[in-house]
Amino acid sequence: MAQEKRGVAMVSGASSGFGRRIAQVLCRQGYSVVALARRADRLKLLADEDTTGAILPLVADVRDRDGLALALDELPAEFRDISVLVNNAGLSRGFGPLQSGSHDSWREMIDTNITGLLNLSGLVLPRLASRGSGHVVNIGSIAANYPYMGGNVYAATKAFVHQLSLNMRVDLQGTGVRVSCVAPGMAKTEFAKVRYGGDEECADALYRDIEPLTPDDVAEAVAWCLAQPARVNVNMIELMPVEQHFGLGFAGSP
Ligand code: NDP
Ligand code: 8X3
Repeated sequence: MAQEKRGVAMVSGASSGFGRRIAQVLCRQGYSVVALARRADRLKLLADEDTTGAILPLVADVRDRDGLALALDELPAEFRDISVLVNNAGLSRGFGPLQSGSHDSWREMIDTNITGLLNLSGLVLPRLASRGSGHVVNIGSIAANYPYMGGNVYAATKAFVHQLSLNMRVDLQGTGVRVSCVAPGMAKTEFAKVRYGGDEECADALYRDIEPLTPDDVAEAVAWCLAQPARVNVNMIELMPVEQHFGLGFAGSP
């Protein structure tokens, strides 16, 4: 039976982890997916794995507003009518206390997790509002809700994402556009490796005593938000590994 066509979804941070899996799950459900990230080789692999041509790699940096605007203007006609935006691109740098933190790391997190998300939303939201329907899913974090040692700036950027999700929803009232926030806890992706500056051993050690969430768990939560009847707005989903307690995140070095 032919797959029902569901429209175009744009997924940021689609070159690894949650974003990659979200792109695959949405594609499987009949969406055409614009897969956005900086690493062209990773995006090409993702697109090549799908034989239907429904995944379009879009090499862009969410921090570069002009570059994003150009890339969106140049989307092929069949990927232009975006109805779903998944703001997933994000990162964390460092794990020490604020008093010994690095300004460059703070800036990178703020530029990516806050300004980057605003850059992409600012360009896509008018398209959603003018078409009279659509859905934005922002990826937050339990770090925004439960402080842990060393979470500081990363956690605060995610608190911004949670609050902005609520305010997006208010501002989009009457447009038919829904807004959800999915806030995962510890999940095994490239996130920890990035946070520990590329140290894979450190990153792996983090999950030694805990069974972390998988990209699939998060992708299914995103897909569930989208699949609800049009009258339902899922405001927030929070999910954690069973073994993760409220003070345990990427606390300190393993
Ligand atoms: P990954 O490191 O595996 O993926 C992060 C993605 O973001 C990559 O595709 C990366 O692509 C992309 N990205 C980073 N910076 C930019 C940028 N400037 N422009 C475009 N894309 C960018 O981590 P996760 O999948 O775990 O992280 C996805 C989201 O989930 C993040 O927002 C993270 O904060 C959040 N999160 C993660 C949790 C976890 O425990 N893993 C838990 C809760 C939330 P590229 O480098 O190719 O640009
Ligand atoms: C990152 C996951 O639980 O370590 O958002 O904060 S956690």
